[in-house]
Amino acid sequence: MTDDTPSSGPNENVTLPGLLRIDHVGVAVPDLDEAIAFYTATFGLCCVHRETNEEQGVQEAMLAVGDGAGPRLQLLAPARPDSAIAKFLDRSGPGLQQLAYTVADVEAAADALRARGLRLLYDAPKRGTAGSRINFVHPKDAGGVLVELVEPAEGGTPVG
Ligand code: V0V
Repeated sequence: MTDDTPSSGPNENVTLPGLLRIDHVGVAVPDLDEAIAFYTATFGLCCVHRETNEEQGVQEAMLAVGDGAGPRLQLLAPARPDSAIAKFLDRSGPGLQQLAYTVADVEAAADALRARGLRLLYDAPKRGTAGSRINFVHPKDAGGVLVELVEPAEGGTPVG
């Protein structure tokens, strides 16, 4: 190792997951309408997308910050009592639940992380917001953070 070799950072001998940017930060909330009202009125965020994801058991909203070019805030409310968000709220209360990164290829990103010994929650990607394809790294394998990988649908991030 020479003096100018970084002691940490990308290692050219292993495949990296190809994270492009922070896609969104997910916050668990008990009531979606109340949370949207709070974040729009108090912080001036703008709700740009809403949907119910039956498979994930969530009612969710995407909120844009400022000019909307950067990462979004995702509000996640339980759609049923046995959902991951309901369990999170029961255990931890409202608050930060996940950090999501945009990737170009969610399967390749998941494979790269599996190769490093991290547990991915799904064998194959599932449907996420607005037709995106998603997978998650178990929080116990990512420093206590539930990490989501998001491959946006063709056409990119929704604006409405
Ligand atoms: C659980 N733990 C967390 C956590 N959830 N730590 C940090 N962040 C979280 N969100 C910790 C918990 O405190 C325990 O720690 C330990 O993990 C329990 O692990 P477990 O028994 O294996 O699992 P569960 O039953 O608590 O479930 C946790 C996982 C679950 C992450 C497996 O929430 C899950 O499947 N999440 C992925 C799906 C999801 O989150 N869907 C909602 C968003 P101790 O007590 O043992 O130390 S849907 C979405 O984001 C969409 C649609 C989208 O973005 O497009």
